[in-house]
Amino acid sequence: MEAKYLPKTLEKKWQDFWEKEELFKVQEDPSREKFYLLEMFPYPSGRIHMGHVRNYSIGDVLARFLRMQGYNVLHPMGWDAFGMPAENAAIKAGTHPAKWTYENIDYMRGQLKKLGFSYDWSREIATCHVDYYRWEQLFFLKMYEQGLAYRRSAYVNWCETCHTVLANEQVEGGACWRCDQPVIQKEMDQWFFKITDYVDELLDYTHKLPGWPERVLVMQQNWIGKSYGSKLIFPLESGDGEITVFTTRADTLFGATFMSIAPEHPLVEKLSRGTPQEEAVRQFVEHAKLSKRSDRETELMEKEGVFTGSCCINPATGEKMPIYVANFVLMAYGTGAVMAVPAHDQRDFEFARKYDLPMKVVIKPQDAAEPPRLEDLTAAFEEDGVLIHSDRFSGMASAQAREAITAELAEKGRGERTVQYRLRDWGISRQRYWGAPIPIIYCDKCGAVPVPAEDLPVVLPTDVALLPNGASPLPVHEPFFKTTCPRCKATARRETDTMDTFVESSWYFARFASAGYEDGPLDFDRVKYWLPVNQYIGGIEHAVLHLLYSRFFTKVLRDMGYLAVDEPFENLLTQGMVIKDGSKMSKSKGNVVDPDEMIQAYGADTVRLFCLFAAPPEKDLEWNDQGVEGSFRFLSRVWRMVSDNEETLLNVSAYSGNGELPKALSDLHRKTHQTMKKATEDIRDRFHFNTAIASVMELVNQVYQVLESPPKEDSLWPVVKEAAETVVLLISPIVPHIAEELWRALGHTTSIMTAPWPRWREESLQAEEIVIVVQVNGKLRSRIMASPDASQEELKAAALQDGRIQDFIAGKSVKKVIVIPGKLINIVI
Ligand code: ANZ
Ligand code: ZN
Repeated sequence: MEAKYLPKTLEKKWQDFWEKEELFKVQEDPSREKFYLLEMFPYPSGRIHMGHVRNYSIGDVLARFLRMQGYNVLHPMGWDAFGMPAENAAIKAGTHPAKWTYENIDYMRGQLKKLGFSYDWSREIATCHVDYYRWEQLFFLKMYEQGLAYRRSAYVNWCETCHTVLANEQVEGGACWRCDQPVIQKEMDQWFFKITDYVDELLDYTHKLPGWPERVLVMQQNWIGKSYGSKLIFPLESGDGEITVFTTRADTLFGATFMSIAPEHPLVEKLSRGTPQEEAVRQFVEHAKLSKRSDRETELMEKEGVFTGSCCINPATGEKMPIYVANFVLMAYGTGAVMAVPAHDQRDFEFARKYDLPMKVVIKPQDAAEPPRLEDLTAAFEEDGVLIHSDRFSGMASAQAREAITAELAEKGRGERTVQYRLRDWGISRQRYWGAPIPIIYCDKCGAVPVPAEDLPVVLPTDVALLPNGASPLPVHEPFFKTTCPRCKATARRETDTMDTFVESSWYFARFASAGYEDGPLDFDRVKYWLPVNQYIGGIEHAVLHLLYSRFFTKVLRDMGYLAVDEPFENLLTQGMVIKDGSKMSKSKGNVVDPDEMIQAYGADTVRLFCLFAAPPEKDLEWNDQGVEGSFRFLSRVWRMVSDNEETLLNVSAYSGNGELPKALSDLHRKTHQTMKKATEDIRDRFHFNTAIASVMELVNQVYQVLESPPKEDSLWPVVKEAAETVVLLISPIVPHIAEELWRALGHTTSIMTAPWPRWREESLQAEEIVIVVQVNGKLRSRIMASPDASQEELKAAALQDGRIQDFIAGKSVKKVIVIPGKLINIVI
């Protein structure tokens, strides 16, 4: 072998070898325990970035480690290939989204191969390929049949520049996440998936996923946002109608002094019509509808409103309550109307102060004798407490009063206990070109008609010219939209919206398990063997939507009979960011380190090693050039450990644990086994690759130490070989190319990937025990056995527990214990 570590040629050599031998390819094998390891698949943006390298390096270590542990490991990779950047890039560069996407995929696949990731490429998926999205169209039809896909008009966040609907999280500070232009509200017909049908199960299972990070579960729980409360009905003063509110605080009913309703509330017009407020209301509503929904949800927004000109009646007190239109009331939550209790709700408090509306304190703190005086109030008292000024409910505790007050109104048909969720149905319509067409046809006579399953797929046409303004070309591309009604055969029009790309990523993990299957979306038995994903790895930015949608889809597909699991991902690891100079690597910050350049300079193994050594996976990783250098130096050192002694090592067998050893060698042997244990446990139990690597570094140091002044013993080289082989095996999942090369140099003829993971021997972990003398007041009283490395504390404890010593010190107080490690303990009484 070369005396010097030269990664370039050797990495390519082993990548070609692995590919030729199909070492990453797997098949279902019921006789073996499976492990499905998955990293979130990338969007083919053009190039792999360091965030990907990190994510996929973590996954690859586990895949390789688990294979060596004997698991049948499924480790696939693919492309989340639909989406807007392709269109924008295509418009800018005058190319086609398909061409752009497939070229990017080719390039990025090459990058991933250069990093030596052990993917079963025979299962590769590109979601923009009709062989993938055709099945999604089939799911849509089935969901439509079951009422799980439906169409309704809805307000959407609309970006005029990008010509598209935006999800809430694509609206950042009221502006479009891509082009930074203000987002407006627009009413449109949209397709929805009825995720709310599964809301209880989705919530329940957040308590049954012990392998997920707690913070992700909490984020999902908050997103689902289950609230227990009441619906209460307030009659209008006019006697002509009523307003229903949703409240979690029915106990504060006696303090409700006015009413706030959403600008979109259906009663707004009726309440203001013919009153002096009519024009003011019209203007306010106009303005509020334009302002962004995301802003309206934040606490920071200035609370504004306008009197409608009408009142309703508080059903508990009989008092008149003016009805306001208020910008902070959302039509999409509860009933779009809020009974305002300014003394006990901060928003209402601010609103009442601003518009000079009455307040009434009706809750006092549990332990307060007197309620606060109105004049002294500087903020609402929002906690539960005891009711006051609430008629016969006064003196009751809040929790009890919520039930009692609701029950009383219920008797008059004016109230009921109810549950409310923050989670809304999933709007999947996108007015974009580069997505999966929604398989629906609109006929003037028959309305919305689903495309018959046998007519699938609805192929996204590729012979379209993109429009320079970024709008979808589908609505003006006649060969696509012009069709005939499947029912009456009249001329009809296709749906030209495409599906949210989150639909594709909601089931790709299942498709990986039945790659190539053509008779349906999923091959039941194969999917049953592989699912659930045992370990999923990806960014925290997907904590809510992608993971929630995937969970929802899994349940839907289960209920359709395609799957046999309730949840898709058993364990979830969310890795931290890659940062440089204190901020996340990004083009706009100009602090991007290009993986290609790093591979070119140091080799893939060094890049992988650095990514895993610099931080544990869940923490942020600070990029650092010296750290990369250091990783390269370590690999060079490992290389020389073998290459400097190539002949000798090749011609001995590794020490098997039998036969006496001199101290230096028994220390090395012990260190070898301790390192096996430490590295295995760090990788397996904690994914702490950094500490695993650190322990291997120590072992390498110890080998060098022994070789500096080698004992003249026959056992020298066998023990060194045992250590060297252990080093190579333990680092092989992390730096597979160099490991493969060194493994061969050590005399092995098959791939290190097929070698079993090293197993430590318990009896090799402990040093042989030595005798320690125990004295009491300077007189020899006993002897104990202890490890030569035992600490002072351990020795002291062992001495005090010794049976004979206990007899001597029984009933006396121990004044002092003097420990001379390796020799003697003296107890002074
Ligand atoms: C009266 C009240 C008195 C309230 C009080 C709170 C405190 P969660 O817990 O998030 O479900 N609310 C109801 N619908 C709303 C809407 N569409 N837009 C804005 N706010 C709305 O919150 C429920 C509470 O949020 C409800 O309880 C209601 O205010 C408000 F001392 O009713 B509460
Ligand atoms: Zn028709």
